[in-house]
Amino acid sequence: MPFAFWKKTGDALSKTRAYFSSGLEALFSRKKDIDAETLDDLEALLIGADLGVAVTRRLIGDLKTSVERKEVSDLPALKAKLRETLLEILSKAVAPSEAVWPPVVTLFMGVNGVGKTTSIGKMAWQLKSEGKKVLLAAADTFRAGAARQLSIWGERVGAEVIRHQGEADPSAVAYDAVSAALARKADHLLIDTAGRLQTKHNLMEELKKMSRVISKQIPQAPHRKILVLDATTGQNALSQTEHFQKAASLTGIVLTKLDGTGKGGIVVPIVESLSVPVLHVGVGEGMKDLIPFDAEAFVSGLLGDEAQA
Ligand SMILES: Nc1nc2c(ncn2[C@@H]2O[C@H](COP(=O)(O)OP(=O)(O)OP(=O)(O)O)[C@@H](O)[C@H]2O)c(=O)[nH]1
Ligand SMILES: [Mg+2]
Repeated sequence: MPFAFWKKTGDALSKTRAYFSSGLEALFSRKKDIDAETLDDLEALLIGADLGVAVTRRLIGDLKTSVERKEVSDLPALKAKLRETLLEILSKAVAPSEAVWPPVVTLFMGVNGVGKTTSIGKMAWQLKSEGKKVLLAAADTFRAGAARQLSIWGERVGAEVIRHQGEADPSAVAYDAVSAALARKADHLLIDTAGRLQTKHNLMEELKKMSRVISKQIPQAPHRKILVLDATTGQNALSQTEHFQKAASLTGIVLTKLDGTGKGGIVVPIVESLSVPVLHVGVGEGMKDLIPFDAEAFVSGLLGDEAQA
């Protein structure tokens, strides 16, 4: 993992780190060894960083055993134990690695305002800089201005945008976009969809319809179904993942706005309870601010350890 990724992940986690690792240091500034009170305070700290109740209980349970066995007695040992358990959890879910014949079709979904369109723009830029031919589809036909927002990204990164005029059916846009991607021999087609609440049944059904329509032209497509989550939403991100997972069998998550939260720990319960891998994290609003998720860099950032090359 190049140094830049470590640095960006570390920078993006600065708020989480300020909360979490400073909290850890504070626990040990009063006393040197670990007792029941330390573990209670640590439990509150973990919950506060959005690691969720189930993961926190497991971590605290493991630590209690290690303390009783005298394997863990000071801050460095406690951090090492936390690191080990967090990495174990985060390595559980892995991205699909099977080869896909181009065009690779990726459907982006998520609730309103989480950063779907921006993440598509960033991903298109990344793929373009790897020399790929990229097409974008404006299948958010709900919000006025959505297609325009995607077109601006298209111009910025040099990717053609397939859009319909006026009130269009998202599935029709998706269908045309797949035809265009095949005709132009594109490597990637990234499809933007409208923000939708996970509890709105008909909108979730619309996502299924889009998938069916896309698969009429390319049987395995959409090859990637990405849920975009906003790291600042906290525990509701879990409910979102659960509902979208049911509707679309997700292949991965893009977690945005990690730069704007002190609660970056939400990654952990998502992977732990739903086994959906976090593939990328958004660390700002610019086109270079989407970076591949790296569990080691993430855990180091969380625990406040030095970035490593
Ligand atoms: N700081 C920060 N801002 C982000 C990030 N990703 C997206 N944003 C901002 O979040 C806002 C919403 O982003 P959009 O991409 O429009 O979100 P969306 O999910 O497409 O929204 P709808 O289409 O309305 O559902 C914009 O102001 C983005 O610049 C990120 O990683 N960090
Ligand atoms: Mg959008």
